[in-house]
Amino acid sequence: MKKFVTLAVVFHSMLSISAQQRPNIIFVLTDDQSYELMGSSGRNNIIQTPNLDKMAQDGILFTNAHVSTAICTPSRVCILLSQYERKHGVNFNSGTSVSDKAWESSYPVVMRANGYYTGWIGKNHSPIGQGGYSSGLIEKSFDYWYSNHTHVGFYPKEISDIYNDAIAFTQPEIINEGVNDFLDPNERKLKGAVHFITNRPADKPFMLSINFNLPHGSSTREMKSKSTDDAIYRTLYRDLDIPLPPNYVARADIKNPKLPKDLWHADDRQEGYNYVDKPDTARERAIREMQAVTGIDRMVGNLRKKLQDLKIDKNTIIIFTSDHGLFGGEFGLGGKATCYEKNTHIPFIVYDPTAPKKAHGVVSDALIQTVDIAPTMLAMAGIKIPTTFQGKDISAIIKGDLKDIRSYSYSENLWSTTFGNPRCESIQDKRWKYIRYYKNDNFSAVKLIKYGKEMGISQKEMLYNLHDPEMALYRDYIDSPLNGEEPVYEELYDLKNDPFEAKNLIKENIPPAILDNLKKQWKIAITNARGQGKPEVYRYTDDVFPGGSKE
Ligand SMILES: [Ca+2]
Repeated sequence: MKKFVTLAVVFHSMLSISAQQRPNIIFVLTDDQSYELMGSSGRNNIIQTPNLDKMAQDGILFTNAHVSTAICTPSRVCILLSQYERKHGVNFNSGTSVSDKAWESSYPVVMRANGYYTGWIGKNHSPIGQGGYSSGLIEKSFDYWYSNHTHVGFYPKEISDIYNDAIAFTQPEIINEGVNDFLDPNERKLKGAVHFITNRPADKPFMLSINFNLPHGSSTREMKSKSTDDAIYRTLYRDLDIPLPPNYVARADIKNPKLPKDLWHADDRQEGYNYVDKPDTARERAIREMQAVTGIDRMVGNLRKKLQDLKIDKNTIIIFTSDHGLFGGEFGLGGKATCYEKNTHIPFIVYDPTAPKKAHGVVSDALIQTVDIAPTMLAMAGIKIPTTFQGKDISAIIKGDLKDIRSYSYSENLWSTTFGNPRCESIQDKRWKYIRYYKNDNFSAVKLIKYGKEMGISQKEMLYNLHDPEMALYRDYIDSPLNGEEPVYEELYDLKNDPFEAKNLIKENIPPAILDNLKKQWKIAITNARGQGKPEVYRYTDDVFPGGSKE
C-alpha cells in the first residue's frame, strides 16, 4: 500500500511539474492603435504609456510588425486562424462567416483541446459558425467568456447587459475587472461572465485573450468626460499643445489627393471619419485616443502586478499588439483598409519571463506579421501547429536565438465597397515598399443615400445590407489578381528615408532591379497567401440572416 501511495505522489508531482513547465499566455489586442500611438515607438513624445514602455524594456519590442489586413473583422480572423484574408475569406463585404471546420483549428480551440484553460474578455468582431454572431459557437469555445459581439463602447453598460455587474463604467476598467475575475480566485465573481467552472484550475496552464475596442472611433467618439470617469479620460493631455500628425492636410486644403480621384472615392468615405477633415476635430480625437491608450496602459500595469501578487508572473508570457492602425488626417485621409503604414504598422511587445537574459530589453526590427501570433503561442505552449496555419513561429526571436524570420512582409485590402477604398496589396522589406491598386468601379455611397432617401429607405439599409451576389464579387476579388488582373496604379516608397510614405518614387530614377524584385516577391507572397482550395466559410448575407451581417 505504501508503495502505491509513493507512486501516486510521484505521478502527481510529475503532472504538476509538466503543468508548471507549460507557460501561461496572455494576449492583449487593442483596436485601431497605430504604431505611433505608444511612447516606446519614439514617434510621439506626448503620450504616456509607462507600463508598456516598461514591458518593452523587460521584454522585446518589435519595431517592424505589420498586420496582414488593416480592418477589424478580417484582421481578427487572420489572428485567430493564422491565415491571410485571401485564404480565410471573411470580411465585412464577403457575405461569409468562419465555418465550424475552420474554427476547429483556431488558436483558442487548439489550446483548449491541448489542456489549456481558456478565457476571452472584451470585444469579439469575428462572425464564427452558421449564422455568425448568433451561432453561439464562439461563446461555447471558452472556459471563461466575458465578451460581446462587434463593439463594446466606451461605456460598455450602455451596449450590453453582461457588463452591468461591473463596478466601473468605462471600458478599460471593466475589462480590468474581467481580467481580475479570470486570474484571481479571491476576486468578486462577475455576474455577466460565463464560467464553466467557478475558478481557474491551479494545475492547468491558461490562455487569456483580452480584446479592447479602443482606441477605436466607435468608443472614443462616445467619450463624454463624465464625472464618474477617471481623470485620465477627463483632463489628461487637455492642457497641452497637441500637434497635428506629420503630413496632415485639412479637407479644405487638399490640392493634390494622395491617390487619383477615380481610384480613391473620397466623397464616399464613412461619415464616422469626418473628424479628420478639420484641425480642431482631428486634435480632439487625438487627445481621446491618447487618453484611451493611457487607460489601456494602466490595465497592463495592473495585470503585471496581479500576476506578481498571485506568484505566476515568472511563468506567464504577455503579448501586446493591435488589429491595425488608423489615419488621423495624414494626406487628408481618414479611416483604414489601405496598405499604407499608418494602417498596417502596429505596436508589438512580447514579455517572456522564461526567455534567457540575452532576450530581455531587446529592440528587434525583424519583419513579423499578425498571422505569426497563433503559431508562436502554440510553439511556446509545446503544441503541434495545425497545417492550416500560414504564419511563422517567431518564438526563436523571442528567445534571442534568431534575428530574422522572413525577408518580405505582405499586406492586402479586399474591403473595396461603396465607401470608396480601392483593393490593393503591398510587399515590403526593411527599406522598400511596393503597393499595387486595382480598378475601383464600386457604386457610390453618396448616390445610394440619395436615391434611398427618394424611396424612403433608411441609410443603414442602403449602405449595409449585403446580398448573395456580393459573395461572388468578393470571391472574385480573392482570385482576380492571381488570374492576371493588372494594377491601375502603383507606388514605391523608401521607408528608411520616408517612413510616412510622403513621396511615391514609382516614376523616379530608382534602380529598376529594386522594383523588379519587389514585383517578383509580390507574386510569391500573394500566391502563398491564397493557398489552395475554397475558403472554409458559410454563407452569411442578409438574404439568409436578415440584419445579421450588418456589423
Ligand atoms: Ca480595428
